[in-house]
Amino acid sequence: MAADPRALARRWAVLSCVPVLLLAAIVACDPSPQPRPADAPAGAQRGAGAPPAVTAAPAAAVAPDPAGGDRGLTAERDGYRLDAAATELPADRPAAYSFTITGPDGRPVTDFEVHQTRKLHFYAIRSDLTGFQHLHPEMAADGTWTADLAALTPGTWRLYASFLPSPASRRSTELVLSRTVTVPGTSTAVPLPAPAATTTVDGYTVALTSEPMAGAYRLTATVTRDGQPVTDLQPYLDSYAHLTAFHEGDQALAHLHPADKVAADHGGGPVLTFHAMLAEAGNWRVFLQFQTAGGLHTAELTLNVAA
Ligand SMILES: [Cu+2]
Repeated sequence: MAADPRALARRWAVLSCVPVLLLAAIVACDPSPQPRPADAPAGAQRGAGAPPAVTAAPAAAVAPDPAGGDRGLTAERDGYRLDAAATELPADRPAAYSFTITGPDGRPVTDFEVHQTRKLHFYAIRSDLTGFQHLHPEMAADGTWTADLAALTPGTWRLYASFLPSPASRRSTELVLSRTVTVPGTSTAVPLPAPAATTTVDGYTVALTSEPMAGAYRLTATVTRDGQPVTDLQPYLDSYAHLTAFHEGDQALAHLHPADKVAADHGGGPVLTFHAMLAEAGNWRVFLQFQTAGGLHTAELTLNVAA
């Protein structure tokens, strides 16, 4: 069974506090359960009529790290650092981005735990939340990773590495570190699409509903095709779907946990459930990836988290 979401949220809150406790003598962080968002009027997000947008009450706040370390916005956290020589990448053609993860001992880390079938997950997004890429770079013996990015459009991009250091690190949650790169040329910002409850990709319709839980959201996606439920989703990264979300404005990366277990005897769908740590109000661009008949599909839509 899936872990109790409240326990997960509490564990996350406790983990978020560790650096604070190490650095400060005062207790700046209270891991006790916050007021549950369920205390807010449950029907508030539905309102009158049939709103097209998916809107929800705010998740209980876990005091965010002002520097953004808990939201994947720093290059260094808890002694681990994302190092890369490149601060600029070429426009409109594939580019290789090389980097290392340096550990607390100052040396490149070569020992990673596999999570969601990979040692490291890599994401790229432009500052306007377009151009999403999700890659699995290769690591050389010396700890140098190379991510083969598809062509990037001009603008500022944020590149994220998500990983779990070796068991010796005793971490139970993945670290997300990031850096930005500039892609030269004339950049045209694409306005963020309005929040929507459904989207279509490759003939598949994905409907997303969100429900606040303590410190988190339960996101439910339903996949249909020609009005019929889809039940032949194939495992992708140890799940029937992979969900990544980026916050409008600061490009914070959400912590997302698929709640569905892959079954050996049948395909996945039509309903997929995720536990999402959407700690900030505002708009999130959500990327839901799923696989059918060997092909990968990426559905994207905007989710509004009410203040
Ligand atoms: Cu991945």
